[in-house]
Amino acid sequence: MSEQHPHPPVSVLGLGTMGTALATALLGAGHPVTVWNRTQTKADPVVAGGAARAADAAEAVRAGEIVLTCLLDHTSVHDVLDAHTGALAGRVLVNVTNTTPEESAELAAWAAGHGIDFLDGGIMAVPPQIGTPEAFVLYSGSRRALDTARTALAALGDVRYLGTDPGLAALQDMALLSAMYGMYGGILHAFALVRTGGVSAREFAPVLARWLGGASGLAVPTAEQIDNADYALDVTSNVTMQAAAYDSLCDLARARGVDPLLLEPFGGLLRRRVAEGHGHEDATGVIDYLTTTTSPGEHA
Ligand code: FVH
Repeated sequence: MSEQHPHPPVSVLGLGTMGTALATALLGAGHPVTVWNRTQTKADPVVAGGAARAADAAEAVRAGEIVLTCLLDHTSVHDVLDAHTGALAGRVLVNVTNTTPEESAELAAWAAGHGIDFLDGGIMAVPPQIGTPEAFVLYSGSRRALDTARTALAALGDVRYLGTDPGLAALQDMALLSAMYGMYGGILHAFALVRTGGVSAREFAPVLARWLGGASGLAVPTAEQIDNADYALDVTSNVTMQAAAYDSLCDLARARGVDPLLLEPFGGLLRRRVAEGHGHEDATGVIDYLTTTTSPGEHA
């Protein structure tokens, strides 16, 4: 491989909505970018923006010191790369396709077996945020791959390296997405509820966003209670009170013809905490009904 260039050439394989945003950001940062997509016409906008079009995946791999894959899923990554291990050997492969930690570990072992320097990534942004201060990307895997690719990766969003275990980025990515979808379910329920009172979504959105911004701060004291294994630590809203209030939320929804199916499971767990003698604690203890894993690193 050549001496490190301040703007090493990057190849982007996969030009869906996200891959297109990544290639565009890399071009904007001054990197020579070569692109390939299964459906070739999707490359047209980035080629018009200055990227080189590869005739096939093999040509794209050969053009990049850093090869960035942004495909649909784990299977599609192997579909695209398996025939090109010879060309990939000695290069840095960064896979930002959404995968499970186990899939990332499999890909890391596959890469190691073929002499490919592998870094796994989890993009915590939507395509329009790429290249803006709002975007951050989690990475794990080869430290050397990170060092080689860091400048290019910085063009996509804040680089957050989690360590050499290749599955770490995927694990935290999926945890963050799980939290987001839980919140999104709550958002849709809230809109459905206010709609029964004639309040439009547009009217309600600013107060909802303000409320959720504040509520996100719950993560920090909740983490303290979990890591101290003390759900009674600094309680400001005990479970007995929360379970009663929560029942009211579900009762109101039913009375208004809104199905509380997204809310009900959590209410059941709050009532169970009270019934089992934890009414004085915070709601954090519900975590014990979700998993038998109690220590970091323990995988049930
Ligand atoms: N878009 C988002 O909001 C999220 C943000 C966080 C990260 N995700 C993950 O990024 C991966 C790509 O997402 P995307 O939004 O670009 O997805 P699509 O626009 O649907 O593009 C999918 C690309 O994958 C290609 N592809 C699929 N299967 C194959 C295959 N077997 N062989 C070769 N290429 C394949 C597809 O090609 P084509 O259909 O255009 O020919 C697209 O390039 C994803 O993991 C998200 O979870 C995005």
